[in-house]
Amino acid sequence: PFLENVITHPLFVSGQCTTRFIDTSPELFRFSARRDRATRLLNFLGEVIVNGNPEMAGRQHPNPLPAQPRLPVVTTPPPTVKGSRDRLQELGAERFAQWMREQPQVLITDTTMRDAHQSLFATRMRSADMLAIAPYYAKLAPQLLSLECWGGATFDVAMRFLKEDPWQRLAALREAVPGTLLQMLLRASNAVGYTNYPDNVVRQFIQQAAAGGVDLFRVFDSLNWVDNMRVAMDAVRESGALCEAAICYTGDLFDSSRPRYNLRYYVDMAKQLEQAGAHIIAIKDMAGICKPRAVSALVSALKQEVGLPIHFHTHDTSGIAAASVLAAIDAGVDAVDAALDAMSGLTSQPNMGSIVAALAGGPRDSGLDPQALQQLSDYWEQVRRSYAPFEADMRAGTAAVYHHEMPGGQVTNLREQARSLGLEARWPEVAEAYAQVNLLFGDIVKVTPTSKVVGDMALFMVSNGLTPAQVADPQRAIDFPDSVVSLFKGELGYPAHGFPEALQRKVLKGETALTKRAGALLPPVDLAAEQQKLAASLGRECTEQELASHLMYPKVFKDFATHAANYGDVSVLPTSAFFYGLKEGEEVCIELERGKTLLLQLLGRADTDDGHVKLFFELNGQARVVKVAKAG
Ligand code: 3PY
Ligand code: ZN
Repeated sequence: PFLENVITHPLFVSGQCTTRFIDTSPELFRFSARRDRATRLLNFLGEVIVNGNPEMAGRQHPNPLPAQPRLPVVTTPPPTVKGSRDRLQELGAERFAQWMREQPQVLITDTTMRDAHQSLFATRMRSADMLAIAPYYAKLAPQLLSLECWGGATFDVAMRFLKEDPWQRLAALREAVPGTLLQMLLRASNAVGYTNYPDNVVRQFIQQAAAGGVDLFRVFDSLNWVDNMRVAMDAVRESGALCEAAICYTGDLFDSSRPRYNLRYYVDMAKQLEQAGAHIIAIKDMAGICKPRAVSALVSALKQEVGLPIHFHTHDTSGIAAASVLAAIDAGVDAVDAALDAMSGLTSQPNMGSIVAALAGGPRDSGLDPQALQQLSDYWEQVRRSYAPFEADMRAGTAAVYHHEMPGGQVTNLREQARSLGLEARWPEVAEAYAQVNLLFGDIVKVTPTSKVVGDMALFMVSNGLTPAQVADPQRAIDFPDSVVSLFKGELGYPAHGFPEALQRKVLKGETALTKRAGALLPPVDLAAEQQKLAASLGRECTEQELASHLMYPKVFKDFATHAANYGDVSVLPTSAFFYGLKEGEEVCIELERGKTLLLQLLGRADTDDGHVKLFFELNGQARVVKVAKAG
């Protein structure tokens, strides 16, 4: 900042400074906090402009670069409906759930800010794009049941790749849409991570999430093991939030060759969840394989045998998921998930505008205004263009999903992993191996984190040219991936029918498997001591939210905290500038906080002899120069 003050000082700029310039200009030593923030952001932008955002390595920039998305113009007053959050606050969780069952409309959750971008472009959507539109949700779609906007992979990706604080995103959304429920996806004892955490870590996380703005927690276990869900469900209930417990759908209700996952299995599980204190039951069809006939039978049975509202979640990977949504609605489901049109289809959720249109005027009309939804979708369509480099090259729905059963959120990720191993062209083999691994593992539920284990093993088989018979052969030594060993040790829990014993023996190589829930065996973390240690390593006080981030992802959080200390809060940058930098002459507006805006223009650049690039900016009318070392 000192150097900045010197080179932008009027005397220096005009070339009139003398040797006494520094001694006689005390203002050179005044660095305002705002200026410091601006300097750090300029340093970040300088890096992106000269060396590229590391996230973009190996990806094509969109050409032309997308323009800043235009926001809706709202000319009509907001409809006078009671927002779902206002209703929850008035009724409390139990009576809210009862209201869901009693009212005739179908209630709709918008997944655009979580599952849709997780499934379409590897969870890369930045907070800035969500926060710009968030207040319009309150004006245009107050009838929505909830906005799914947090959890799943968003937590990890926000810090790891987007260099943003997920808690800050949650708080800002909470403020922008005060009347609508905010919903998160919680992996029960795996919270928002890929491993079982000690029970008190899971509890601490949920307390912070509820206090931070989450009103509805969708809790699932990646093996449908209810015992693994109880700690999380109890903590959600204690927080006063809605506890939506999920049954993960797998297999095919009407395939008699796979009788394990039959109607009884799901109804029994839902009853256990009801007993465990669920307010709502979700049918979580994470792969999008619950066919219309199956969901119809499932919803009817659940409505008859369980006294709770039912919420259906699916993915459109097959291309016909809307048929399942409509079948579920006909069978009496209380709520469904959908994504706004421009963010729907393929591995994402089915299309909200079209579902709303299909129901319009009928007995289960959603009450949502099609034109208002269109305005929101028009915004998302523009936003989506900025993320084109992260989209999978998938053009159409495919019935192959009924065979491999990959979750929508995993398809893009596994394709990406395959690409990094040079297996991109062999994708059909990876998909086939995925199906084979499922059967080798005893036909299990595949959803984060078990889906990742199955994916790891599928890639391992394809890269090593292994057949299922060779994997199963007790005579053939195999060095299984760590995640597979952990699964067979029971570290993620157990499926109802256990793991195939012979393969388990082979994978564990004499090690013993856990006989109890991993969370119960893991010693509790001394939270106060851990918070102190974290503060010492950060060299400053830290919040309970930061403690939670650290407990979930110690390394990712540390790197994020270092990035934030160096560059400040980069979430305020427009998305195009964050990923693609600025072109010469380009101007952007950066809102540091409400009412404090920076107007920034890149005027030019010059290479230096010592391997650096000098960037010349104009920042709120003042010249600023940033010198960046060229990488590599
Ligand atoms: C997640 O846990 O991230 C999921 O989306 C599971 O479907
Ligand atoms: Zn999903």
